Amino acid sequence: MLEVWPVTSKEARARITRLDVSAALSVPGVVRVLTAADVPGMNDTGAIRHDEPLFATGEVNFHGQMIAAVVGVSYEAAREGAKRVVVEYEPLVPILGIEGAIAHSSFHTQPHTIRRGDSAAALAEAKHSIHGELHIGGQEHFYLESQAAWATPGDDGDVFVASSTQHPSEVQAIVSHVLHLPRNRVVVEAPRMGGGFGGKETQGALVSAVCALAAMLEKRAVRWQLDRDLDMMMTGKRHPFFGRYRVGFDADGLIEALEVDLFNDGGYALDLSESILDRGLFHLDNSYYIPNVTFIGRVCKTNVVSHTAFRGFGGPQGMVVVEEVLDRVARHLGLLPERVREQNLYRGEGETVTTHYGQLIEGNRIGRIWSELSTSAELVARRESVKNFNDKNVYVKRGLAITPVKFGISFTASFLNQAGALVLIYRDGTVQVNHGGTEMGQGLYTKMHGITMRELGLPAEAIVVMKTRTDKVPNTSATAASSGADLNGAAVKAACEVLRERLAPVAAELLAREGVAANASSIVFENGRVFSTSALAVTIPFSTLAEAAYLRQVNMSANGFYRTPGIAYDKARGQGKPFHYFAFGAAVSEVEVDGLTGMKIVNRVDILHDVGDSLNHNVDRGQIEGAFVQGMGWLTGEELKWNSKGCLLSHSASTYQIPAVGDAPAEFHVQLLAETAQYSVVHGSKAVGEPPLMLAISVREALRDAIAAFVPGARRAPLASPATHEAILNALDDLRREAKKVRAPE
Ligand code: MTE
Ligand code: QUE
Ligand code: MOS
Repeated sequence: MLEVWPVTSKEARARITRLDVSAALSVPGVVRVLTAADVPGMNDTGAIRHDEPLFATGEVNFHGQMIAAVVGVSYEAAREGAKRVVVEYEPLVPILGIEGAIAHSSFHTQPHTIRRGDSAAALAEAKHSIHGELHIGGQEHFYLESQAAWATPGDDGDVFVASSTQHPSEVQAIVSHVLHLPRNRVVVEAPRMGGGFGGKETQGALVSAVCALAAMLEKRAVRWQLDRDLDMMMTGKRHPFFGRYRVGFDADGLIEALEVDLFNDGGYALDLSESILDRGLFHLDNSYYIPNVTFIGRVCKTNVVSHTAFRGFGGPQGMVVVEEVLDRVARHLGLLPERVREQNLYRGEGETVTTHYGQLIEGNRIGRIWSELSTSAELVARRESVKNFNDKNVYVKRGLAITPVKFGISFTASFLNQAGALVLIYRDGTVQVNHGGTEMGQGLYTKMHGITMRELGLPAEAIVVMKTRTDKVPNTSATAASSGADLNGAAVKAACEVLRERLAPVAAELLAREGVAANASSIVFENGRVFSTSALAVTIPFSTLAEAAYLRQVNMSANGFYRTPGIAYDKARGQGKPFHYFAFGAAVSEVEVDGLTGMKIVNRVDILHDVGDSLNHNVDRGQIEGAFVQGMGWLTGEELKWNSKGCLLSHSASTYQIPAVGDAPAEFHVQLLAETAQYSVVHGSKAVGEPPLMLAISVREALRDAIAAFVPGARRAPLASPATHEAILNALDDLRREAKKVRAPE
């Protein structure tokens, strides 16, 4: 296979005044240098708005943007060639940071507003009100397998692409645009990924498109896997957010009004930033009933890489804002944060369990989770022991916090909530399952395997889940929004139901030969055999049934399709039912902070999480533990740094610190909520991929609790996000300085 190395922009914003690739072509082993001039179709990889040039022309808009790609017989040759490509720029002043974008009125979108009640009047009337603002840092996905693809020309002018993508249908669409081919000439296969976390929803398109283009032009197979530094510089991350809030509340900490202006940093192109901001606005309530709200959101346009989906999709950032608000309310009143949080939870019926966008929270489990977890985590007793510890220790303090999660399940762009499957039964009774979802370590294939086992009554070894391909199931949605198992599982189930219906009459006929009078509707598929409920002792192997069905000319493949019923959101009115249902959970975290160094450890975490009737306990437990630690990394350790010229400084494992096993909670108790079948989801299950990430907000709030313990009586405890050791030390400095100021007049 030929290999690729890119030529990337060394400026955040500039006009390209000269591009000369000739020197690269004389490097031994260099085969070709691709630029925009080589693109037969559209020079674009943008997912929604076509604002992402595959190869920059005229202007570059972020440091790391691709201008050309060198194709060689080895990646060393291609890399050597890339060094020889001459690019000259006329630099322009870049727009950097959310506040920079606001100052320049640089936005990708119009504001999106969600309102309930009259927040201005309620704020004016409230006994107490406070306001503030916070920045929330982004996050690098750091999937262990970096972005990768390979492509090969097929017969008759078509192309095959294997892509490390969560969204094979979109890679297919983009390759078809770039090559100017209809979609039926592009086949994309998505083998299991070494992690995606949202970073391969749209960002896989670039490497796939380059491989496909080079393969078609050179009539040879081409592969490209980004090295870690290139991956971190060239592909989008979790969005940094900025929120300004005003909150009104009574003497008990009951919130009466909340206004939030929410901004995210979309980077140079739109990508999914609008839907990500929407999800931020939808989750500004987290699990709390707030009678009067005005939430306004807008996507900023800046000269950094275009930010993208990351586990939680803006929901986590929205929740961090409201959890900060609740902590401020509690400390302002001198109340325990857990009491103030509990008071404000969605409870009761009607209005008080209806979200700000007008969706009734059916099956609200947050109250039950809160009380069961408070008991199992011994919250009250541990609040006492934390206080005792802090009374005795001067340099080290402990902090404790409980935070809830309510996360809406469904793509908020309602049309995306659909999935297809294709199930094949062979004459020997073995089965292949195809569906539109991709495997990235979240256990989707295991779950689809399990659903097929249950639906066809077969042992695991009779079933193979195939690699996801666009020629098996068309027009798929990204495996995203935590709904991969819900949507594809329902489609697989539907296909199996069709097959069972076709096989049952054959089974009845075979059983009749054994002397069992059975009608088709009494046939049961179980343990690799079929039998009638009218005579349990007489059973026929599934393989015998398959062979008999074949001989009777029965169609042994079926497709299944599912669309989520009853969801719709009217963005202009800011009202509707965007979510099929909500996933719930809560976490109690206890941390220890060293006041001299700002260093911290997480001593103990207790989680109670609602996955409905789990499709697979071990997979779901793994998702909860993994999401929690990934969320902790985002909130407490991982820090993206750009310099003043818009160049990402933290672009490798030596400068960007993801959590290691030693950072995981020393004591980690994860419980799945019992007896919680979810109505109208496949096998009573609930989505699990993203929601538990937000349980990690309890670590941020526990750190704040520990920080506050260093300065008794402090009426606020500011803390930057991420709460790195440095940020904790800064927070302690701020608090101590403030405390001195207050005491000064005495
Ligand atoms: N778990 C692992 N191990 N690796 C991943 O890349 N992605 C997460 C989550 N869990 C991810 C993961 C994200 S962002 C989503 S949306 C869901 O898995 C997607 O899969 P699902 O819908 O099948 O749960
Ligand atoms: C959660 C998600 C996604 C989402 C909305 C969510 C997501 C995604 C899109 C999206 C939106 C508009 C489009 C499109 C995709 O919305 O992953 O192609 O036109 O891709 O609430 O995870
Ligand atoms: Mo997940 S961020 O919806 O891929």
